[in-house]
Amino acid sequence: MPAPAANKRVKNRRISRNIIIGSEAWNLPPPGHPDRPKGVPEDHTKRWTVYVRQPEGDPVLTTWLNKVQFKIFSTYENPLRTCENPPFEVTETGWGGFTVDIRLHFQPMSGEKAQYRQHFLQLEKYGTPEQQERQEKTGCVRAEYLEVVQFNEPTEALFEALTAEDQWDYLMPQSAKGGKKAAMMSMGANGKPKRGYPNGERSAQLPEKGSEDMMFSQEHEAALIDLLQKKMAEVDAQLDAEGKKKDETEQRLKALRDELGQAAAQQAAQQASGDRSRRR
Ligand code: SLL
Repeated sequence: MPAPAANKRVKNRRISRNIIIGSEAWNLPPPGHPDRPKGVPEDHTKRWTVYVRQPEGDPVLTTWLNKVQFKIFSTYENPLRTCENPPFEVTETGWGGFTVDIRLHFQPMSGEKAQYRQHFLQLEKYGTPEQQERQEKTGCVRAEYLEVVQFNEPTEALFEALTAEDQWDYLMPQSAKGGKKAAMMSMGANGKPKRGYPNGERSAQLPEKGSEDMMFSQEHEAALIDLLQKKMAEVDAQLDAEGKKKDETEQRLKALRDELGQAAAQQAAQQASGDRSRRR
């Protein structure tokens, strides 16, 4: 079989990946404070980080993402910051928020042009009173959103990479990952991962534990399931909270409507009595 090509596209296929774009800002100790880092300009009140991250448990980001550039405010030294490898982030100090231009550069085999995103560097507290209280207490303001990157009709090479099993390897405990040797040993003559047990026995069942030359295991599977269940519980809790908020809003809306209805009725009554008095 020929190697997957970087110039041929896979028709009628689209693959998406999620990324988290966000920032965190922390209060700096005031000038003169012993804990204030040295060399920070007097008027800087915050330390912040702006980042592009992979959602927990997602396939590894660098399969498709080659480098990230952050264009920060023009008064900073070297405002176009380039991260060739993870972590894709920039940390600085400052006093004010601004919009960061983010350029996502894809792996060359993808044949994709760079894509642009923006993120407002939020330094001040925001959101509901509860959120603001938490931000006040922890001294940290975080602003994040989930962004989708779509590959329409990816090149064969990108398609192969985005559908490969090894994209989740980073989730495995270090001991189960093995080194290059283990990777070589688990490879068949065709260069693809060997199936079945290391002793050559064929089975559809995963072994209980990972080993030097067996990357996937029931233990690994259980860890993944556990992670997914935790995330599902989080989503359920969020749904509950959102449901409660919706009920509250609806109640408020009803109260406002009632109030409005009463006011309108009163106005109509006044108008009618006015009309009557004018007619007399
Ligand atoms: C704007 N929000 O968009 C304003 C300006 C710039 C903030 C924000 C220090 C920069 C430096 C800093 O925090 N600047 O030290 O170079 O116009």
